[in-house]
Amino acid sequence: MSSNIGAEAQAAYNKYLDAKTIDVKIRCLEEFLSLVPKHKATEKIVALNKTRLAKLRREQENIKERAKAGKKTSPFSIKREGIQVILVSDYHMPGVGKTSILNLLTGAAKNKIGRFTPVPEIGIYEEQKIKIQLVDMPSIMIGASNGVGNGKEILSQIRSCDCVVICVDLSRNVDDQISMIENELNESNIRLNITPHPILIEKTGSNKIQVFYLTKEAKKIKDLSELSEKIKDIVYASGIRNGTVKIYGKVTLDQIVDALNPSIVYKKVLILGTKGDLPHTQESFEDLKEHYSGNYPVILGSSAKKREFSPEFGKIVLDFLKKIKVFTCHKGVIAEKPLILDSKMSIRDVAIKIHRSFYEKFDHAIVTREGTYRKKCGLDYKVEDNDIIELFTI
Ligand SMILES: Nc1nc2c(ncn2[C@@H]2O[C@H](COP(=O)(O)OP(=O)(O)OP(=O)(O)O)[C@@H](O)[C@H]2O)c(=O)[nH]1
Ligand SMILES: [Mg+2]
Repeated sequence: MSSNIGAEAQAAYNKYLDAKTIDVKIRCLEEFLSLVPKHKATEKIVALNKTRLAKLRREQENIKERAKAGKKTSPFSIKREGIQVILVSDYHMPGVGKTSILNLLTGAAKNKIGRFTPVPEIGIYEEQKIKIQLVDMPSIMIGASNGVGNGKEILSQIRSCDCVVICVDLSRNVDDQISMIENELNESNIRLNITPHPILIEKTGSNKIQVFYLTKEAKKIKDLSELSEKIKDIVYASGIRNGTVKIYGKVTLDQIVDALNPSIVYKKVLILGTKGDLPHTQESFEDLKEHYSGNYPVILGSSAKKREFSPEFGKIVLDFLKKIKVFTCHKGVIAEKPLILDSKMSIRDVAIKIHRSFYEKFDHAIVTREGTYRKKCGLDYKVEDNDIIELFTI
């Protein structure tokens, strides 16, 4: 470097050459440029280092932008509200009609019908004070379970929802559509309409794997000792050396494999036939019900074009999910919005759900049930659909 720049500027420049990060390089170059005397002999070196500085600042800006973009929440991570119901379908042109259904029920996504939906569209559907968050997911492509077409993001949302609606276009081959979706969900460890298997596997301190059959039904299984040996081998292969396997009903070895896999989730799924206004869709709908009602207890038909859709959708979903709605009451005023609970829940669950302090300071509850008198109840009292509940604390 030129000897015209002075010792201080030279030191700053040396620091710049040694700097490891963009931020430090920028600081050193700024210092250098402020120290270097500006005259003809240093003209070139100043210009050269101004260019370097500008380039470094651009790089710094890009890094900041990228960091910001990384922090942006993905459109696939959805904030839950009410009961979350996800509409899925296979990928096809034209689409199955999910966005049309979302729009029919919620008015959301009006201008998005007939165009591929690349990210989830969300609407809130309310019926009889039941709030359902409807999510219109991008359609599922073959290979979604391996990540094709944002498959990982779509399937990870499905894992956490309350209910899945498989939408099938009744004017196309229904079996192809359902088997593709079943396959991709199954590959992603999402089990459809199966109650969790009657198996409990726990690690213990004892130095062996023991299998117990704990119900009459479980004890009736043929060749119990042979089955136990197979179960022990499977459990051992999973890495568990000491543990108990408790069986509460009929089981298959596949179910033992599932019970050992913590990433398996069980989802309630219903089927919705779409485009019921097109020719031959009525026959197709009847076939659908005949062949699939064993695995899918709820199969509905619809036509977004004719604005036909079950007026009881909210109640159907609630019944299917075995949920009930109760209303809290304070000094005789009944809350507008219901509390959604799992059926068989008690006053204890209501108190905890409202606020833990209601549980900790609980004295008694007054429950008003349709067709019965008002009743004073304790924490264990089982609540029912449409109960009106007033909690009293000490
Ligand atoms: N005849 C008839 N056509 C419908 C009905 N519902 C939707 N369509 C048409 O089907 C096409 C696709 O509808 P969309 O609602 O965009 O389908 P989608 O499932 O959201 O499609 P993707 O986002 O691409 O997966 C559009 O041209 C709609 O007008 C219906 O009930 N009857
Ligand atoms: Mg769509």
